[in-house]
Amino acid sequence: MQHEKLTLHSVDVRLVEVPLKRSVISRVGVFDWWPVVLIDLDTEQGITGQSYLEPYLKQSMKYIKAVIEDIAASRAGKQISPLIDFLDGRRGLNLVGHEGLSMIAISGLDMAAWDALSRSVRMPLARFLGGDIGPVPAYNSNGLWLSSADALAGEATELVNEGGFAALKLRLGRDRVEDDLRAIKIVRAEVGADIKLMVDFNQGLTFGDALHRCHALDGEGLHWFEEPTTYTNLVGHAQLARELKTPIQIGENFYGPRELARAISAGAADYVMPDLMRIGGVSGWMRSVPVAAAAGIEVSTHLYPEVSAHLMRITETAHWLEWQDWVNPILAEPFELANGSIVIPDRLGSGITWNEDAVSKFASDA
Ligand code: SMN
Ligand code: MG
Repeated sequence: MQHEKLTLHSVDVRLVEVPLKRSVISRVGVFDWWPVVLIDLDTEQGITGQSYLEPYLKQSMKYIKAVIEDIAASRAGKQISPLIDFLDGRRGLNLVGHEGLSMIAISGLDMAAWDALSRSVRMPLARFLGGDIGPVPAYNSNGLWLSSADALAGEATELVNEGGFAALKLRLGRDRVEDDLRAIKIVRAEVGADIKLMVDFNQGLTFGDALHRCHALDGEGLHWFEEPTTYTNLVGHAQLARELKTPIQIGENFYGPRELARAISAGAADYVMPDLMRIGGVSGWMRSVPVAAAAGIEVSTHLYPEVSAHLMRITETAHWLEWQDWVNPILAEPFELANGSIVIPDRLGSGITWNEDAVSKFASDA
């Protein structure tokens, strides 16, 4: 081992906006550019850990940056112990609440800390965590947005071919159920019966509409219904989970292990998909997903395909990795895909390094 321990020196936080190949058109918003917060965590031992956050809203980035810098200043000179730092960080939010930008900042620092630690022992993150690197089955989430149903024709085949995918995600929640149904039929006709189709409503329906719509689409052989209604409505999602044969998927809005536990005990989820930015980074993931595994619930990922891929290798009930290539333009060596799986590269840490030219080019004025 190179170092007995790592201590935090400082952080460098940069803000970028990356152009999207296909515009994101969903019930959470329309995006042509994708805001990304880049974190370089420098240690006193000379090792740097890297991570990024995708906070959706450009305007939020400067606040997240300020919180990350504040927390890092309070930890300067201290040993990096992410599992403990996560608990301390969350305790620090007891008075103001665990949801929102502060937890997002904690998550970003946590991912950079795990990257630094695994680099310091010269291992890929998955191996450092006691697992191994290898392929992780993924679905392609890069397209099939809420465009007109006709505009979807052709896109599904393109998406399958981007990595030999066996599963795709389609966004739903159009004004009329007939238009959602049409979108499903068009995609299904194009890709055939063997490709799994998950659908995401992005919380776009009122509970009553969700009841109608999910029942109306329940016979379409969909792989899951994701977030039909507001993420806080556990009672409503539990009713949907009881009544429908299509599994209910929620979890990208869980801010920590206890929220995941609460959703599972409410019966609100047949599947869960924590998002590293909200669940608490690598530490939050490690403290959350055993709860799902113990309940026999399969776990998928949300965004952050690189770090998530490492974590899926140690997740007992690993299900699907969500593949997006939106951050690829600013990565020096984007992860590759083969046979519908993401391939974890044999590199140190999480395997993320910046393409500095692209980072300068896409610097945000936020
Ligand atoms: C999503 C992610 C990012 C932008 C829009 C929608 C979605 C998902 O909730 O699960 O991919
Ligand atoms: Mg979603």
